[in-house]
Amino acid sequence: MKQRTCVLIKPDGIEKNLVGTVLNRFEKEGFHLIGLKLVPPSRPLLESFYAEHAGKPFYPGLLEFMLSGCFIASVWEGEDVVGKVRKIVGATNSKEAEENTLRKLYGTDNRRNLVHASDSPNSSAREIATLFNISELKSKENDSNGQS
Ligand code: FUP
Repeated sequence: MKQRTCVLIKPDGIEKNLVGTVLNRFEKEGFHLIGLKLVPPSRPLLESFYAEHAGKPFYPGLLEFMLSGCFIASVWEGEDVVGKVRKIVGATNSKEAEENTLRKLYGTDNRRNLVHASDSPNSSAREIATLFNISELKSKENDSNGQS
């Protein structure tokens, strides 16, 4: 099924100059990039994005880390892209992630884990709406070539 997913490259990914490496991994898979921007740290925005984790023990540390620098927000489209991207990203804790996943290759632990990827089509719709205006996403209407 054609889906969209929201991928963040977290502050550690920017610090390590890995933005191109991460984007390239998804482009090589044949997924289509339909939204991309550098987002400056904002507490209200991150509180909204991570609302489901409010109250969990790791929540303050998660917010503190995400507020430590800019992050990249991206939207990808493709067949079954939600699950496929989660596989490429790997388990939450970089130390336990599967070989060749982005988190295993470039992450540090379960906080500094390089990337976020939506866990379901519902989450991706919510996350995309939190971070992007419709006018910022590639579509037939928004593309002057008339291609999507
Ligand atoms: P994931 O879906 O793999 O990104 O992981 P979760 O939704 O469970 O957690 C969201 C983020 O919270 C993780 F990416 C990093 C942070 N986190 C911690 O800092 N410590 C934990 O024990 C679990 C998650």
